[in-house]
Amino acid sequence: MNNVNDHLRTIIHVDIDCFYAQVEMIKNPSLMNLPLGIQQKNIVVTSNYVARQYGVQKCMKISDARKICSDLVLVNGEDLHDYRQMSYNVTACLRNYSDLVERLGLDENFLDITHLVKEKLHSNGSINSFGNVFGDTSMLCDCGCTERLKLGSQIAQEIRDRLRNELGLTTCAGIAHNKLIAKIACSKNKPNKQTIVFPNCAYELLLSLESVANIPWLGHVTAQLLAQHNITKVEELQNTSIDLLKTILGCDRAKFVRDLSLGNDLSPVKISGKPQSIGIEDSCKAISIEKEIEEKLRQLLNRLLVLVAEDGRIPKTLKITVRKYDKHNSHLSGRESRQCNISTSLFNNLKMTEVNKNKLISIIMILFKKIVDTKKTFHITLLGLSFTKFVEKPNTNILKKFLSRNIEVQSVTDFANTREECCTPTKVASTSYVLDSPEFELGPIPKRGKFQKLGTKRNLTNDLDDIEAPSKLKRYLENYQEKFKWSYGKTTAKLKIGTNN
Ligand code: TTP
Ligand code: MG
Repeated sequence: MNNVNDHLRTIIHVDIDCFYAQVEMIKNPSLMNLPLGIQQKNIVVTSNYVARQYGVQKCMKISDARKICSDLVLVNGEDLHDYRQMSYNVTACLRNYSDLVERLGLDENFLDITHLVKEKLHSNGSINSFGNVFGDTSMLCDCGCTERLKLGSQIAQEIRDRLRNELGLTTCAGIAHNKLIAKIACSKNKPNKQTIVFPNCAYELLLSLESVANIPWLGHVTAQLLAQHNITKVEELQNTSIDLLKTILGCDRAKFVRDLSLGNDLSPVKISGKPQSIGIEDSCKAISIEKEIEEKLRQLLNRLLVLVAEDGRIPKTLKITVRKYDKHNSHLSGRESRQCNISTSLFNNLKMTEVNKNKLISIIMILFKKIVDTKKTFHITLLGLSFTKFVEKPNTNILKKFLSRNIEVQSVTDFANTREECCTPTKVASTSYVLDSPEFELGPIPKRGKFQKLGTKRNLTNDLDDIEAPSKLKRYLENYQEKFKWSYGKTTAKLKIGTNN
């Protein structure tokens, strides 16, 4: 556990306090001192800390929350636009301290500040730590990690002050030598606090968790498998022989889980790029009429197009997910997905036309009918749509300026204006958290399903994939991109910064 080579990094984990609730309180400061719950469907997805004093917890039913807090103010949190925007602003702010910033969901970020600490260490005399210190610190390591982490805690404080001053947000932070320990440390003192954990206290930190299910990244299924073998406490997991773990979990997973249980984590902070997939889904009471399905999918598509417009890239693949309910065989009520390529020319107009929306809907309905035989009785309890495989969107304003001046283009404002033209946000039926969450957006591109393996995909793709005829604009871009590669490349980079991705 105490290999000093593993102590070399300084990692900060930042978690925004009661995130959605804070965004709503910033938008409407009169909510600040009231018990506030953020509602999605019949659930309080989060609550501010005033409401938490009454016992209102995340994921509580609205009816239960009202019982324990009759004054609870509820704000609908089904439109994620403002939360997403604030989330990107936070990440952009953190990038002032390190290039190595990894987003985890909308309200968590890891920063690797090893380099910054190294730079600052020389110019510092004695170093004091900031915030809480976890565990028994009577025997600290003398490899240099103690000073580095103390300095890291000063930087964490500076970052949190900046987030408070610039964005109005309170946050928690964990400071440690790896991501796992930093993440657990962050949850130790809340809200608006930070906690430092020195490597020698990592083991103790893991033991402080209530159960193995609380170990980050261990996963629900693994926790269940371990529970079947009466391994529920972290201590029990630490004491289980690796051979038994291999029998329960398989070789690779066993090693991974063992490392987690000991607080070992060498995984790097990965720079977060744009999501590989943008999707939303909605669970519903059983729908059995094709027209209603189409209507529901149209609502989802409208909402999804807003998200895609915000993202600024053009998708190349469309996927539909469906959950069928079979009352005779409830075990068959799983999800099924189909996907196909779509023509990027559908999106070349910055404003998505009704015609193109209708085209997309007809593609979606073809995919739907690949999963559901609409001539027979069906009951659909969940519908989801997602786009994957993106290309960057050409920007006419940038291009015009670029062509006329032949200079590097300052395009951020232009881009923002164009974005507003793209789509008017439409309120639609709420989307469930799991897939509407950034985890889903960041998730891997789905593998081919069994039907696709049987050849369906090929035919379908051929049927649906409009001819990829490059528009005039695209041709201009391709020519000029080639000719002024450096300049255009820089513009693209600027756009990314402009959208905070
Ligand atoms: P969390 O970080 O779990 O919670 P939080 O930031 O609201 O509160 P804390 O102070 O304990 O960190 O989740 C981040 C946001 O994600 C949260 O504000 C609302 C949203 N969310 C959902 O939409 N559904 C859920 O089931 C949960 C748990 C969170
Ligand atoms: Mg949070």
